[in-house]
Amino acid sequence: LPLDERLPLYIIEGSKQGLTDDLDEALARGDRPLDIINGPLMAGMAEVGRLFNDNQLIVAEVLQSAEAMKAAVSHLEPHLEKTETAAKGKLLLATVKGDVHDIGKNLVEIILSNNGFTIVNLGIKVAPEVLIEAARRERPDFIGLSGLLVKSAQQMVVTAADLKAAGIDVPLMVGGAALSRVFADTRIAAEYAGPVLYAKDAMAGLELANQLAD
Ligand code: B1M
Repeated sequence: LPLDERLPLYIIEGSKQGLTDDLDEALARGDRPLDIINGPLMAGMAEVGRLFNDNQLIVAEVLQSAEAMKAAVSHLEPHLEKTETAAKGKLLLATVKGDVHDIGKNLVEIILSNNGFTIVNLGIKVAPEVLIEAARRERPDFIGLSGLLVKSAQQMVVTAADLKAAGIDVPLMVGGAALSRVFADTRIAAEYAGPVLYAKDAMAGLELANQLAD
């Protein structure tokens, strides 16, 4: 198979055998690391989601795919473009309560930290009270919430309301597959005291973060 067809297959099949060699081959021919992630690797993940939805994959297999994706991203990470600027700001980052999906969140961390932001990554299933405590301790310039489940969108509304009740109003960046711009701008923003910014993907998140830093 040609390289462009092999790359998504690693993710779909959840296999790491030969993965790094093929990533190196893609880099060597001039593919940009972020384009490899957003192109063939994300295409593989989309197919995993489709197969899982169709009951053609079980959770254990999806977990293997997630492991392959993580291995690919960490192999590409040293090759991602970096800016050597002084700290532009601090982001407190979390996957919301009830949600374990963290590949997208961790991609946001990698891309923003490579571009001058300090990231405090609280991990997955982060309850509002944990986020509030961390916000008081870390004094972030903005807070980022990720969530992939449909119920996570609702959890973001609850989290926004809890943050507001705690007197926190730094910009809130939200992202994840179950979310839409309209939902962020209406439902989440309605419960929050500060600005709510919707990021479609990690690069959009970086652009928003840069705008905040300016
Ligand atoms: Co799950 N899962 N999963 N899963 N999983 C989805 C999300 C699902 C759509 C699959 C499907 O049915 N088609 C579905 C959700 C259905 C729904 O609610 N509508 C689903 C389900 C149902 C579940 C379980 C309930 C399955 C079960 O147990 N029966 C369970 C949930 C457990 C829980 O959370 N409580 C579950 C578990 C898992 C695994 C653990 C096996 C694994 C996650 C491993 C891990 O993350 N460590 C997993 C995976 C891998 C997926 C799919 C296949 C891929 C997700 C992914 O990593 N994508 C996913 C289907 C799909 O998305 N096609 C699916 C790659 C990643 C880079 O993209 O996270 O979207 P993404 O991030 C993007 C953007 O969204 C954005 O930037 C990134 C790209 O640049 N972004 C942000 C994300 N966060 C952001 C934050 C920002 C800015 C941008 O600022 C703060």
